[in-house]
Amino acid sequence: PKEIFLKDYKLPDYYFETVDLSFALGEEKTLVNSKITVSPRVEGSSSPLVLDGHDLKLLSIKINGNGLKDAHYQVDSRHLTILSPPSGAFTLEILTEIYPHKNTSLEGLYKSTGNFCTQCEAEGFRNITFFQDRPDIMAKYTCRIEADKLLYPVLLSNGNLLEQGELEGGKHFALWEDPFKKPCYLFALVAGQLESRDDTFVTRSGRNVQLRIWTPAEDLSKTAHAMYSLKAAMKWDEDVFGLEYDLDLFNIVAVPDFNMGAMENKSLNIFNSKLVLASPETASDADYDAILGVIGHEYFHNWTGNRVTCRDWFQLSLKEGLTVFRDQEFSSDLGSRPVKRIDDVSRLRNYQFPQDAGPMAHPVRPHSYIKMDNFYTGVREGLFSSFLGAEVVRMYKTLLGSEGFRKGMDLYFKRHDGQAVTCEDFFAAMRDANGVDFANFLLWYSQAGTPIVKVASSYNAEAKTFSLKFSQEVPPTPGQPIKEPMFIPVALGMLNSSGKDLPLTSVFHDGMLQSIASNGEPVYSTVLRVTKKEEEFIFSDITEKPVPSLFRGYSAPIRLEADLSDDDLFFLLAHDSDEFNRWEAGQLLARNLMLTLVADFQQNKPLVLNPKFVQGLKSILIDSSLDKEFIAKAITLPGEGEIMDMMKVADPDAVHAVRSFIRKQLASELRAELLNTVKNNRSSEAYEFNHPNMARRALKNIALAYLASLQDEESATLALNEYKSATNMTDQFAALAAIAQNPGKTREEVLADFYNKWQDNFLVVNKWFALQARADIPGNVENVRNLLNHPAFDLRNPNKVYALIGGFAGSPVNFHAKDGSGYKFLGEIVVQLDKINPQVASRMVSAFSRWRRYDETRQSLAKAQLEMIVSANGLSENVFEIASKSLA
Ligand code: BAL
Ligand code: ZN
Repeated sequence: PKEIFLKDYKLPDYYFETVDLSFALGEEKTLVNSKITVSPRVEGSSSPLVLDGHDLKLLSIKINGNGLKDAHYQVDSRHLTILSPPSGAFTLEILTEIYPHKNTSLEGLYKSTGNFCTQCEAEGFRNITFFQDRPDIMAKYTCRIEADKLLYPVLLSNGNLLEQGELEGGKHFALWEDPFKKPCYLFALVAGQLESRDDTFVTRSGRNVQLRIWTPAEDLSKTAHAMYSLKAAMKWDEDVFGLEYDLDLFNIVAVPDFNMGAMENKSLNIFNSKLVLASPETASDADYDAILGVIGHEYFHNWTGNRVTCRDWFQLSLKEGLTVFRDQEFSSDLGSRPVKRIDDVSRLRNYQFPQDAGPMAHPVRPHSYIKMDNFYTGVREGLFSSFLGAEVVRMYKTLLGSEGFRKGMDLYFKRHDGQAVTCEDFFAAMRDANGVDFANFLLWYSQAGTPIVKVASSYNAEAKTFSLKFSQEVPPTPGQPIKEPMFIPVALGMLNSSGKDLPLTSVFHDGMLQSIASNGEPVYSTVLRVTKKEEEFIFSDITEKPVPSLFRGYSAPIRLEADLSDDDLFFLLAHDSDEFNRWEAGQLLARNLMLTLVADFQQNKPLVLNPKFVQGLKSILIDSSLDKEFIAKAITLPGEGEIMDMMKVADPDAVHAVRSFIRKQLASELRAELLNTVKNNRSSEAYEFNHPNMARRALKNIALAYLASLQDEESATLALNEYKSATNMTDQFAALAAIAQNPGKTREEVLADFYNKWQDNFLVVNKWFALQARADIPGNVENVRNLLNHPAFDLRNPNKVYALIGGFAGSPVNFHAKDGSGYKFLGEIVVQLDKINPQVASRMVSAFSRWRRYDETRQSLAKAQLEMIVSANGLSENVFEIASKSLA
């Protein structure tokens, strides 16, 4: 397989001005005619025109209306080369034949439960027709679709519907025109038996936009929340960024078979059904939240991605990082900002940081790739996005403030609307709009690895100064042994002895005393710019020894090692005005505690829980002034993956034993409070999607999960009653999960009952698969193997694979079973799956990528599976890239 390098980027030799596509959709084959107006970049040049095309059957080529003779082109399984095109502009017409019903990779044009749909990002358009499949080829498209009218009554593509009509033989057609230039990865086509929920949105300049969400008729009732989310997103983008929708129609289609979470095709977003369909009975609060965020995300791409797109795929974060940031802000504004931040940072720690410390580590803008699909950081099973890229965008905002950031965004659109640009262009817009010197900020795009920032503090009571000494180090990553210091924004405050923020007036830095007051008034939180390997900041007028609250709101994606004592952390947990840092202090305490107990466990010492920790969590649990969802987050222990990540040699058994011990111990000591929490947070009211209700459910359900870990009669009865009396999926599934923690008859009965209830709803059945897949009950490998043969399971459906196989690969205990049975299971599945769907297979194989973190026995077992995979016949580039880099 060929590696592609950023440094090799060259402007295309030819541009495409217009693209007229015509599809004749059929059961056995589909004909695709593409008529392109081509112009050379340099007038008079007639270098060969190389088009991408993957396993296409070429039927004919015409240039300026004349058939091209065999001697004038070459075609193989990857390319079509026109050897000597005319000099000057010309039209190119290509007819190909494709077979969507056989397309199990779900890239290009394929069938999902009888309907046709497309997925072209990143490089799927080349599976449809020969094309310069690269994002800097932006053209205006028309698309004519012809199909059987009974089988495919609805025919959709990008833009506006120009014409539709009947044809002979029971067929009909539709002609669509997209007035905006776009790269081919934003092309979309849908044809099938679908119905729509319709609504309208009037933009702030008075444009009436038709909104349609398409699904099979039986699912239409589950699209109300998606429509609510779309309208909220359209309004939010106008209010916050001044960005208005630019066409008269916006379509969303939900399909059950989709590799990603969703896709932002111009005016025709295609979604994985699980991110559209929701009803209180079938979807949990987490699903409702995800739908809001992803509907927003894809809508926001209309400006950040579609109107301004990427020059090449190395710039992916230009649109993904920015759009993830925008969807995070949207969800924060509509829900709880601290809770959203906690969720986002947890995700970063659990998925992104481990990747950045492993063989697949790469900068926000990678230097090279074999298969671009592998560089969409896959999280939330099937939603591909750039979470570190979003942190980089967030740092611009932290440094520039809301107004400065908005100025930068305005300039970015003013300069680049209709263009395919780079991360430097975004940087330059932020810099120029604000007239600031960002020094080495661009290193965030080019250096891989999570910076480690150490902070040492000291107080001088006589001088009333408080010093913070920062030192930073970016660990070596593959291909990057030596790193430069990064530009790190540090948002901070200081707590006095009664837990209040101290006023900050000035700071001595770089030989200068700088005022940090605002209009002469002291501030209570400020942002330092740490740019050197070692650097000191001395605050003046600090009247008492403070406890510093560092990196408020997690102002930079770093690992912090500060000289804070446990007492300082307990103090921050109790008092910090920054809620994120309150949570963070609790997590740091829990991490330290867990690592100490892991060492005890490994040395066969008895495990004892620090009573101060129990007391600290208790005071949070019973504090009625706190947001309930914040409490739920604050009493949740760090995940096992996060703790393993901090160990020299990851020990899944020890970490699991310790986490279970602490959970059980907390449940036992806080039993009365937890019982009260369950009792006081029940509600008989109808389900509502709003923060207070969701927070109440979150808190009740975490308390229930703690109690179930006690494995006693009373808790078992309580969980069973909660299961039976639940009136929504959030509560029902939480009770099921609580029960399913403990092996035994009740577990089996309730799992069977749940399946019987929901067997006709594939999205709910996936929850049931995922719950069993990630269970830590002993010997679960065999259960999961059996579930592969369950009638509801299908290896061709990505959601089912993400639920069952992905769920299993994320379970620390059984995937890492010491006898290698978990590794063997995954290895076999990856090889099988790769033949069906390489994108999904490569996401599964990633679970092996950190095999070197484990003990020697596990290392050799996992390595053997990777070697087996790499040597498999006909392996895809997707899986090859991950498996071979993991072995390197
Ligand atoms: N562009 C791929 C799907 C998404 O992240 O929006
Ligand atoms: Zn995106």
